[in-house]
Order: sequence, then C-alpha cells, then structure tokens
Amino acid sequence: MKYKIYGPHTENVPWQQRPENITGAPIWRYSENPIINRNPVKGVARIFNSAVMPFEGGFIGVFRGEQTNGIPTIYMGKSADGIKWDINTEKIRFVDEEGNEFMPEYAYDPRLVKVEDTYYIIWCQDFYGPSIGIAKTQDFKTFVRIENPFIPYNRNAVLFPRRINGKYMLLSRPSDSGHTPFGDIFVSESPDMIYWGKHRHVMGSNDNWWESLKIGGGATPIETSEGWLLLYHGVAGTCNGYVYSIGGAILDIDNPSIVKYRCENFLLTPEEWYEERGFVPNVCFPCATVQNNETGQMAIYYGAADSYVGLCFTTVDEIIDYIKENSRLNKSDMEIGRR
Ligand code: BMA
Repeated sequence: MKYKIYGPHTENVPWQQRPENITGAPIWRYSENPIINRNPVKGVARIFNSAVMPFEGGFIGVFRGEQTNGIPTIYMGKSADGIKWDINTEKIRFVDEEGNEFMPEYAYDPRLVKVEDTYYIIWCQDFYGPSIGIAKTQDFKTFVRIENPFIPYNRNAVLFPRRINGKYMLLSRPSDSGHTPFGDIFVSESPDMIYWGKHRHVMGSNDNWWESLKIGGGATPIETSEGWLLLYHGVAGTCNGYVYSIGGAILDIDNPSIVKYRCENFLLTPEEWYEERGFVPNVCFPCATVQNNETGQMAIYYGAADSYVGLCFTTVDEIIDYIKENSRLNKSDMEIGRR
C-alpha cells in the first residue's frame, strides 16, 4: 500500500472487485444494493443514514429507523458479513447517568465511533429545536446519554476516533431548524466530552456546483499517513429540490480545521434507482466506512433516497490519490478557521 491507515481494522470488509468501466471517481456500488430494503423491521418503514463498525469478529450498527408513525429513532443491529443485518425490533433504550430511561423525542442520522475503550453514538435530536445528542456504551447493552454538546440548531455531527493534542474533536454543522439552505463544517474540541469550545471553521460550501448549497460531515474520519480522510455530503439546490452527493477531503492530522486536499468532483452522486427514487429522491448520504488497514479495501455505508442503505467500495490508496489529483482549495479551506 502507498498510504498507511490507522484506527479500527476490519479483516472481513464486504467486498466486490472493481469493475473496469469506471469513468469518474474510483468508487463502485455493491451489485446487490440496497442492502436494507423498505419495511425492514416490524413498525419501521425505512432504514437509511446508518452507521456500522467492526465488532467481535463481525459487525455492529446503529440504524436510523423511520417508524410507521413517521418518527425517526435508533435501532441496533448485528451482522456477520456487514451485508445481511439482523436489526433489533426494540429501539435502543437510552438512560441517563443515574440509569433512568432518557429517550430523545426523535433521533436521526446516528454515527458510531470508538474512542479509546468507549463507543459513542452521535445523532440529531430535539433539544428545544434540533441539536446533537450523544450516548456512550461499552457493551452495546447499556447506552448512557451524556450532555448534549451544543445548543440548537445543529443537525449533523461526527466525532473523531481519537483525541488530537489530548482533546476530543467533533465536526458539526450549525444550521437553522429546517432543511437549511446553507451550512459549513466546523470543528469543536473538548477535554472531557462535556464542555465543547475552541470552535474552528473547517470548510464551507463552495463554488463546486454539487456542493454549492451546504455540506456536512459524513463517515468517521479515517486516520491515514496523508491526514484525516473525510467523506462528507455536499448538497446542490436544483429547481426540483436538493441533490445530496458524497465528497472527499483530507484534513491536517494535528489541526483538522486545515483542509489539505479537497476533491472538486463528487465521489458518488445519485444515479441508481434506489438513490434517485424514494421518500426523498436524489440522496447519497454517507455515514460510515469499514476498512482493512493491510489491504486498504474500504466499504462505505450510505443512506439512499431516505429509504434504503447502500454499500459501495473503494481502496484507501485510490481514493486518496483521486482526492489529491483533483484537489482545489479555497481560502477558507486553508485557514485555521478562527475569526
Ligand atoms: C438532511 C437530513 C438527512 C436527510 C437529508 C435528505 O437535512 O435530514 O437525514 O437524509 O436531509 O432528506
């Protein structure tokens, strides 16, 4: 491998060979997509925008389940191969630090990140307006909610998988209460996962048309020898609604508010029926990756059309090279993001 990967290693990454006829970014879809179809669990109409990690030789995931009453909540699931999922019929029961039930009114777009020996789930929820919720677990049996990191409005957050300069780091996108037609990615740091500050601007929506309206964090950043590899979502506003594509950037390893490379082309954009057609058409929304640190094989889990979970593949070497070769930075990308 050309580049090194650090962080969670997945031996049995779901995988299919690269087809020969790729004309854009080196990412190819799983031929049996979607891997999670409609009505996957009793009382759940759709699962999408969900996150997975390697766990005990298999995979564990936290899933955004749109219940049949229309309210999104979070379910846990397990899988031996990362493709066929066994999703619990009971939603995750969150408790407070005293062990009392403490359920969010709604919860969506969960991410799953392991920092040291603790797994964190991060999602968007009601906090007198949409904001970010966090819970921790070590055994996937007890899920303890910790303080909400931000005041409203903020609807998209992704935690780094290790401390940087001794601090926990969280990417987020401050917004307003609805389907905000704006939004940049910021990073905030914390000594204890309770108090968040030293906010810095990381990157903004920009003149690349596919991400010209807003952007937001996607999968957990991957530590590599080139920096933090970040897959994120970028949104274009068309006369017929928003279009969500997957983008890629590499952030400075010690100071992730600095963008080293940012790909001017999307990595994946809605093209297949399950991405173009659904509850919200034209959405590819990445939430997780798993990778083999020795071979560089990577599987990306993404929500498709707010209706399905899709899987696509790349290798770390190919995707980093593509981002570097097609990188175009603007002024705010290169700044440390303090004003
Ligand atoms: C965003 C979030 C995502 C969703 C997307 C497209 O604002 O709500 O959960 O996938 O819109 O509807």
